[in-house]
Amino acid sequence: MTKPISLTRYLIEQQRQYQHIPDQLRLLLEVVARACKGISHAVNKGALGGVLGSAGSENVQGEVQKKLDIIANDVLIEANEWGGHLAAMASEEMEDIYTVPKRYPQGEYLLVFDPLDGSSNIDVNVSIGTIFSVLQKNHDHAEVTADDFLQPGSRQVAAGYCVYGPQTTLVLTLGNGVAMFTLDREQGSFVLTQENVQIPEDTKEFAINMSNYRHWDEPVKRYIDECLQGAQGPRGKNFNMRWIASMVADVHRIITRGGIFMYPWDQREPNKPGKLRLLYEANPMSWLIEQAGGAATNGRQRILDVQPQSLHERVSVVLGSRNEVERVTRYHLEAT
Ligand code: AHM
Ligand code: MG
Repeated sequence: MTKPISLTRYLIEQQRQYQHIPDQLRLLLEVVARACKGISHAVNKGALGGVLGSAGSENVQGEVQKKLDIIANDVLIEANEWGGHLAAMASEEMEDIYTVPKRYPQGEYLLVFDPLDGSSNIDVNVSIGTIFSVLQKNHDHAEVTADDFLQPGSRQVAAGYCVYGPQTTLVLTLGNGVAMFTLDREQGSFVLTQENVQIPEDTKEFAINMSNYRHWDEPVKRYIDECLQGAQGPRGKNFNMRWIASMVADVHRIITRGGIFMYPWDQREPNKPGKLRLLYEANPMSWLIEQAGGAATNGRQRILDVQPQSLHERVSVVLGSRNEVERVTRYHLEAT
C-alpha cells in the first residue's frame, strides 16, 4: 500500500515536483476537499440531519432540487468565496455564474461543479458525489463573465470528484496522473490511498441505462447487442452490466476496475446532445479517465476537444477502458 500521507502533504510534494502548481491552486484544492468533508458529514446524517427529500424548487434544467443539492451548493460557495483564490464559480444548481463578492480579493481561477451528483439516489441511501473542474480566468478583461468558463476540457488545470459511499473518497488529477484519497474520519483528513491509478484497456463490464434502449442510435444498439450475445457472439466473451445512476459512483468503479460508461444521445430529446453536462460532469470525468489511461468521447470526438457554447451545455458521453471506447467511437464513425 502507498505510504499514508495527507492530501496537504501530497499537494505540497506535487508543487515541489511540478513547477506549474501555484499556491493559489493548492489552496483551492484544499478548500474544495474541506467542503467535500462538510458535504460528506451532511450526507452521512441523512434523515437525522433533516437533509433528505425535495427542496420544493427547480434548477435551471427544470429538475426538482433536493435539499442536499442546495446544501452542497451552499457549502461549496461559502467555503470558496473568501480565500482569494477564485474569480468566479458556476454550478449545476445556479443559472448564472457566481462572481466572488467585491469584499473579498479576486483570484485567477474559476471553479465549476456539480455539487451533488446522482440526486435520485440521495433518499435511497446509495452512493452520490461531488464533481469539480478548475479553469483559469481569461486575463484579457478584468470583469469575469460566463464566457470565461467556455473553455474546452483540455484547458482544465485540475479536476476531481468526491464519492460519498461506504467510504468517502476524493479522486484528483492535476495533469500528472490520478490519485485517490480516503477520508479518515478519526483524523478528519483525506489520506492518500492510491497513486498512478490505471484503468485496464479491456473490459467485460458495461454501464448504461438499458431502459432507454429503444431510444438509442444504431451504433449504440449495435455495441450493446454484441455485448449481450456474450461468448457466442462477435465479442467472444460474456459481459456483465452495472448501472448505479450516479455518474460519480459508476466512474469510480471504472477507475477502480475498468469498464465502459455511456450516457448517449437519444430520441427522447432529439435537440439535446445528451443528458450529462459538459462543463461540470463530462469534462472533469473525461480528464480523470484519460489521466488514468482510459478514453472519453461523445461518440465521434474526444470530449476534451469540444468547444463549449454555453454554461449548462449537454453532451453525449462514452468513457472508460480505452479499447471499448474506441470500438463504440468507431461504430459511430462508420455509421456516418
Ligand atoms: P444529476 O446531476 O441531476 O444527479 O443527474 C446526473 C445523473 C448521473 O449521475 C447519472 O449517470 C445519470 O444522471 C442517471 O440518469 P438516469 O436516471 O436517466 O439513469
Ligand atoms: Mg450530475
